[in-house]
Amino acid sequence: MAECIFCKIVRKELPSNIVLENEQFLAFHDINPKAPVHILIIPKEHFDSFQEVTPSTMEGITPFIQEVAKVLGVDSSGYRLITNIGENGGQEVKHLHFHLLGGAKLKWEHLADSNPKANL
Ligand code: DGP
Repeated sequence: MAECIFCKIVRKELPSNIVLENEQFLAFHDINPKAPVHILIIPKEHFDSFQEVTPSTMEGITPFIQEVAKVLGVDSSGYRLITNIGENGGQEVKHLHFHLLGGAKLKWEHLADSNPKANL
């Protein structure tokens, strides 16, 4: 994926503020933070989204995400993990990434304009 910006970050062709890295995964600060702690965690292998990722990659990324939370000091205070998928999910960068948000009490409000109880 030559044109994928996160693949370029993996290859160090674009700069990023790295928090943690190993052979398979990379964690770096989001360029547009929405919380005091806002980290993006990605597999170096390109997957368009969570919908395409393999179980083995998910198995590997789980302890990596837990380690990122420890490095950032939010493992005890708590954090939110989000992955946006496709158009309705609001995904802008088509390389699987997990947003790790924390450092403050996060809000949890209606996420869509339509009535969330309409389909109940
Ligand atoms: P999403 O909407 O889930 O696809 O989120 C994409 C996130 O990626 C968004 O919060 C902004 C961030 N982002 C986009 N381009 C760059 C970049 O070049 N560097 C960094 N560090 N973050 C980026």
